[in-house]
Amino acid sequence: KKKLVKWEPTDIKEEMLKKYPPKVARKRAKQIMINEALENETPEITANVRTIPGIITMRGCTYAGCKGVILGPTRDIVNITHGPIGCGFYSWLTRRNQTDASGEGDENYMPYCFSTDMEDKDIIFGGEKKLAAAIQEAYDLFHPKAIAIFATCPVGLIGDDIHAVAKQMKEKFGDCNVFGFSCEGYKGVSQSAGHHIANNQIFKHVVGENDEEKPGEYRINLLGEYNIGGDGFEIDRILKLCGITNIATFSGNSTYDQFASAHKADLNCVMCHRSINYVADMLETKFGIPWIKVNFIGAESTAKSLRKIGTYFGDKSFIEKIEAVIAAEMPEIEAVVADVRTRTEGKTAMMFVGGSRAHHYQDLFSEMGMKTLSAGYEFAHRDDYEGRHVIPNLKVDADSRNIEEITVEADDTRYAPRKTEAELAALEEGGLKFKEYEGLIPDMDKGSLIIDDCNQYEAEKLVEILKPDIFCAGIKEKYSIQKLGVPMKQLHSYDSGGPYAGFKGAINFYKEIDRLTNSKVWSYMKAPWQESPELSATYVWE
Ligand code: CFM
Ligand code: HCA
Repeated sequence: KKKLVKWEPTDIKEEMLKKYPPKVARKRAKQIMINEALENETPEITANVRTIPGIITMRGCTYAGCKGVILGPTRDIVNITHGPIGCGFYSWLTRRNQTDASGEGDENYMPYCFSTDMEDKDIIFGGEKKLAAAIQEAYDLFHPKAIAIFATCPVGLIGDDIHAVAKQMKEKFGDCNVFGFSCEGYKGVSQSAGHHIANNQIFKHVVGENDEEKPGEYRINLLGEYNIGGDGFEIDRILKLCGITNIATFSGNSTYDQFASAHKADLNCVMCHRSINYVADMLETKFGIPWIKVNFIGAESTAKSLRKIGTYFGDKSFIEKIEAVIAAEMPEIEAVVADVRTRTEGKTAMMFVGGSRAHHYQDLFSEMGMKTLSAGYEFAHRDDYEGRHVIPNLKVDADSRNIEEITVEADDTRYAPRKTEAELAALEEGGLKFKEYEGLIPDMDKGSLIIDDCNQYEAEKLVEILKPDIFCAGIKEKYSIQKLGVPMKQLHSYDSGGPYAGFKGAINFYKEIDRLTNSKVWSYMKAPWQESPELSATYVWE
């Protein structure tokens, strides 16, 4: 009913690139992929490269990935932004990660925004003294267990040594762990570099600090779950029903002690591979804890992930308990799906989000009978697209906790095109180790468009051509898409909704998407130029 012209994927790609200068078009062409165009091999996509200046990217910065994403959802660590006030302000509770700390004596600094509020004079004369004073002030006010310091762009540019200040203050206090993160916004091409910096420092300064045994028969850590809209609460509810003890969540609603005790778990379950795979590898190398990939987005995926945990431990009664939990939760899911599918079946979606959700959420949509026409990550790496984790050669020094990545030669041979068993075996013989899991490219339909670091222009072009029934991305995209008359769902903050993880979350999501895609309001949305196309603006030089 909507598509009057049948667009071939190659034509869409061409149309998207047409406006660019030739050099830009050549670069973007490598990040826009028509899935399975190469038949049996996983085609290659360029990812984790610098955004071309001038393009309005959907990405954020390295500071955002470190301070906002990884450390942001920790309750009892005072997180001080060393930088101009804007950096602290814009990362102040905007991610909607929730916390349940309400008990007496239960520390929770998440509602606060701590910043050194650097000004011109600090940039000129240096900000170390101001930083030391801020750390002292936080200590005097709260006496927290730990204080973390985050460097913003100017800090690296003027050379303030946040690590020296942290060390000095830690020694001065004696009862408070103070550590810093060199996560200047420009450090990497996106948030992704910030994840790596955060993971390394948390591992170096906190993990393994508390050696007390933790109770529980089946003890896991949940890595890469940030409790957006309460997702972590729903997952914890399900884990508890199954008799699984969650020692530490990295890092939704987490505490310092959870990180410090993470080495006491028996298994690591990785939810968002992109942001936390480093901690998983380090825990495996140093403490011998293996990791598996899980996904609690989607009812089927939740059941599958629970079964994976069951299989790992292997106890018959445990597996039976997990099956009983799944059996008890599914009827409600099935009833809601049966209802919403009558209205959502055959509808289409697009999603451009971070480094894992553009993949995970496709499961929820397919449970509703909806097809993903186009998707992509803002900052994922090739392994997330291809579903192959390259296990790094890590040398973790048992005493000093220094983590060193021994770079493997012929770095670029590690990734796709998807290799044959024999080729993989040859690479493994050469010292490379792989772990396969579900990936966005192999899971998406042939002919679908996979776009890395999609931008404002391309997003609008895609919507114009393919007219999806729903578009999912972040706050920067929300209003430009809605103005095109297409409902837009934020998959970062969930707008004001959620949880969407686990069983109860799936039900929330089905209902929300049903409401959005079947609302008549969007058909009344017309931009001024659609209402009166004859009115064109002319610039007159006088
Ligand atoms: Fe992982 Fe995330 Fe994501 Fe991410 Fe993010 Fe986020 Fe995201 Mo926004 S850790 S990669 S850096 S799942 S903040 S909770 S929603 S972009 S897809
Ligand atoms: C970040 C955080 C973010 C931003 C979301 C958005 C989040 O990357 O700094 O653009 O709407 O989830 O809050 O990804």
